[in-house]
Amino acid sequence: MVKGYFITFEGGEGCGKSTQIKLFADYLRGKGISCLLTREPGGSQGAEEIRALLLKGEANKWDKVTEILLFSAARRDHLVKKIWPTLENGTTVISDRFADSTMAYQGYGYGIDEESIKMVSNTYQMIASNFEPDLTFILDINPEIGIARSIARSGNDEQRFEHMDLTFHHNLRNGFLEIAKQNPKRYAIIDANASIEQVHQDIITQFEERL
Ligand code: Z5A
Repeated sequence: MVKGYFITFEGGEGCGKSTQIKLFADYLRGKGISCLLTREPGGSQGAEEIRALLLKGEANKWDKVTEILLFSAARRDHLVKKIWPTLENGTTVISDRFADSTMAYQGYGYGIDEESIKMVSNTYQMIASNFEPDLTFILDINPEIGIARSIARSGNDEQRFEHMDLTFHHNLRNGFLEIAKQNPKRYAIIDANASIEQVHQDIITQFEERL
């Protein structure tokens, strides 16, 4: 049995991941490629329980090490219970965020923090060894535009990170771009300031060129 692809979507607030993932999944299914949509933090029952701990409440409710460990624990459960078995079945998995979000948010969000970057990297090795996505789309957006989109949509209580200041969101954007620079083969940077249709077309072009 041929394994499915593991494809992840990353980016800052309101960059349009959820919107684009649905369009991309429709495109893949139209090509006869079966795919499963999932998300982080969450995606499996245990990880969804951890998600509530992470995303609800005060912005500073966890210290950074605890936060990295909670995201990693959720990711391990997601990998073991959902991602790996689904890929083994030959189904493609598309995840709304994955490990690069931990590196960007917990490693770069508050300014480059070498200690945290090292810890994120070591913790990932511990839970996933050398496993990584086949392709990662970074939806790159001007933070002012992304935050305006998020506010316009609003309406849920999972807003811990949306309360961070603008500097945090700029650091985040630079973090994602820095991560992408380290492995251009795996990362496709997409201009997410463009229209929904244009972003979708760019994603498909990159997918067809790369996989
Ligand atoms: N987090 C972390 O810190 N560390 C980690 O390891 C992980 C996560 C895994 C939850 O993520 C939070 O957890 C997240 C990072 C942190 N921070 N926050 N907040 P999430 O993915 O659940 O939440 P999110 O990042 O805020 O995603 P979102 O709010 O669901 O946004 P989105 O998926 O990127 O965008 P969207 O829902 O597709 O679009 C937002 C709105 O814009 C919506 O009304 C669309 O109709 C509109 N939209 C979309 N595209 C366009 C274009 N092109 N033009 C105009 N309008 C558009």
